[in-house]
Amino acid sequence: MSRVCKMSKNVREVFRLDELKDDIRRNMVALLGNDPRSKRKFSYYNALAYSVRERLVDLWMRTQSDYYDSMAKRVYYLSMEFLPGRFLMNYLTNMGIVDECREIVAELGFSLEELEEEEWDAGLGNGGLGRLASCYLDSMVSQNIPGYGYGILYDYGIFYQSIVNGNQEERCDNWRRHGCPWEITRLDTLYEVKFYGRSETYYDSDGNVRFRWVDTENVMAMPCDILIPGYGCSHVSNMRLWTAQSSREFNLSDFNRGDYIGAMHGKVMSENITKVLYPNDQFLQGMELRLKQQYFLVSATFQDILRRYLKQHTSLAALPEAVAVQLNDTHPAIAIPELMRLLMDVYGMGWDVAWDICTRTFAYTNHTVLPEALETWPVDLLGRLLPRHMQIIYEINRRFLEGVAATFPGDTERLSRMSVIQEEGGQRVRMANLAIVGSHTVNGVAALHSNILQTGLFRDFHEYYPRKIRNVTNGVTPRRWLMQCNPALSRLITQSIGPEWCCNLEKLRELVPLAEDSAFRDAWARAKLENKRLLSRYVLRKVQMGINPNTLFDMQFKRMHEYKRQLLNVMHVISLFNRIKDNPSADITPRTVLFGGKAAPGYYQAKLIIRLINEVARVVNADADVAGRLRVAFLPNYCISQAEKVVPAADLSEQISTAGMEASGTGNMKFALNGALTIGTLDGANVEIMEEVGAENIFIFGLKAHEVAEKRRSGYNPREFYENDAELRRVMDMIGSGFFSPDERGLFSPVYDSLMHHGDYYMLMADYRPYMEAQAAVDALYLDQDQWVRKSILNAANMGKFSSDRSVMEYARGIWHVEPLGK
Ligand code: Z15
Repeated sequence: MSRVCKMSKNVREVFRLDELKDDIRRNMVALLGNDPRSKRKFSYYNALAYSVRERLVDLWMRTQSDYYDSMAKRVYYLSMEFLPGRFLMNYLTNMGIVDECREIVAELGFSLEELEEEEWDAGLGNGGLGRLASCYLDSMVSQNIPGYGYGILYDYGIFYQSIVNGNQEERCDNWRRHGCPWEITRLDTLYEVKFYGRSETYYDSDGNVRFRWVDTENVMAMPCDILIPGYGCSHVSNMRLWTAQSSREFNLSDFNRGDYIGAMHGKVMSENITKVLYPNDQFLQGMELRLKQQYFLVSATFQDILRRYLKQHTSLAALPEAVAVQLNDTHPAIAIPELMRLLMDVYGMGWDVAWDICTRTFAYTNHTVLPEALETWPVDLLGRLLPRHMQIIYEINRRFLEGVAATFPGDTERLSRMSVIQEEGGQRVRMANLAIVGSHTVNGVAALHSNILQTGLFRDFHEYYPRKIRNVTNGVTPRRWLMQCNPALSRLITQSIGPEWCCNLEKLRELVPLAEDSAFRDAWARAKLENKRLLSRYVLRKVQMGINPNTLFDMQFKRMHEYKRQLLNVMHVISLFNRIKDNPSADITPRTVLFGGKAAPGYYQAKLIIRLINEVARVVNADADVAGRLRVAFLPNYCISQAEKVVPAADLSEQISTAGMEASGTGNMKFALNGALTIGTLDGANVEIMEEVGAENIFIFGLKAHEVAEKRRSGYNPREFYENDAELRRVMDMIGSGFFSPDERGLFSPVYDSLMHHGDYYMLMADYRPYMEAQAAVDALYLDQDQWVRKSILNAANMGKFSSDRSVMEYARGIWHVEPLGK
């Protein structure tokens, strides 16, 4: 341990930086088979990456043997998604060798930035849930909590988005086409994963009835590790991603019969399991292949967990003292019946002992209350793919409902609400109910969201298990989301308050008094302007549009979803356009409104809103009266590496979801941490951001969560707002009548209709006027740059709570019951 800690003292020696240049040249030849005199950026990026990685392997092995020797309890973070983005700068940042590396790379004739741009993002996730998992891995290893990420190595990550004639087009993201220098493939480790077949009863030698799963189709899982360096390289962990390989005996009989192609077909099909990430964010499609992916992750992971555990233990009875498993949403919840199956059918335990071990091992994080995102699987599908698990689920449910019935005699409605099996509309397994019953702790991801779980979605469970449902507010890692993405601001902060903030974000509070120092405010404003200039260059390159860094940069970057209300933002833009047209000489605050985000390929309404943004942009940006006052752009292919350019350059962060719908949000934290002011509803973690930064330093507007709920109950009438607000009426009529789509007048009717005729479920009409007023307050404040910068500083200064280091420590102490090693 102490040996490892000392490593960070002298990075030059520890990481043999004097040899780095030679190593890069050596790797050019030995690993890449390239001539070192070649000037190909991609080759040099790879050679650098391998040279950096090899410096960590040794530390990684030492960290792992520390964990082994101390018999520390391990945390397994199971997630169908990780969204790490690029690795190079993260490795260099956490190793503390960015500046040294920049020099060495310069001597080779490159800038570090140009090599950085050669890397493809690892886009193995859709959005917030996957990115949260990656932030948590960074925080776990940086704080010396023995943890691992377990997930799937998709051949194709989240699709590449391009915009063609204003519409989203999807292209496949073949991110490893040219190899990935970060992955360490374990060709010699293979686990067998079973599917289909049937559950068979037999009698063991003591005459007890037992079960075995037979006649299965098998696929092999091969692990691929990606190292996760802790900050200061205190420790190095890894995420282990599984890839599907056909099993060797796959359809041996077909081979023997001479049906070579038939046998190969089965082989290819089995390897499809890890081919592609499902691109739906918060929407269940219910495809068999997706359920296969989930079980594939779970089965391979548990074989690995038990193998590691049994190296140091003789009995599985102490599993919960040595292993904590966190389920990132219900996606890996099939782990609960899987562990039951392993303990009973493979290791011979009885139900009660197995169930006790199970429920002391698992904890479940809920990330949404949207009904369309809650996973339910048809019993016939689950029972065909995983027949033994289906049996176990029925038995879990039978015993569970027996307990509920004893506590609430005669309350059959409650029983049917709480049942793991949904009966109406064909039997389905409710994965959230299964996850709650099978876990010792369930958590929401922001205070408001956890409250909604307790009093709304999971109310019955909260009454039955009064301490099970709790809150852990999300966080983001300050390493990637300030230090790495915003060098200008990081430098200023470190100069002013020292470097400790990046491991103790609460230290940022020391910036509060500096908000009153005009020289500091100037320096703060200069850093922001520098970032805005960099982004302007990027925008010019990407969409051939010049934007003015001296205008207010108003940003909404997130997945496209109706509940996130990008449309409300567009309605504000159209209103500004109208005001300028009505009064071309009016004195208005010049704005650049930027959007980015992917729509699920099958989500018609979200795609139509992308089109609307682009058509509004076309009209606005071409108008001579508007020039210099309002610009609008949609940046294609929002991803982690783009976020790292966008977030530091924002003045205004749009967090405007319908109250009660955004579980937490984490973009809200990243933007505020980088000095953006937030305009937002009292939703998700916005509530806590307001508490931290002070109501006077944030623009809060609109209905509150309980008001949204009341309005839904009492009958909400969107037309009332249309009739009573002329400015709103004009906006709606322009959208509905084809003002922005002259060649196709009805193009945006579905947008108009959803608000005017289909009930405006997300209540944009009700929040329009309050939003306009909040935006007017934004405009006014921006004209007073001194005040604006003061508030910008106070926002960043008060973001300490939203470090993922704090979140992870809450999980560690309150849920996993692990302590940082060596403390
Ligand atoms: C996802 O990204 C989130 C929730 C989900 O249920 C799924 Cl399937 C994907 C997001 C929430 O929408 C967001 O509010 C939250 O900050 C994030 O998870 C991380 O908890």
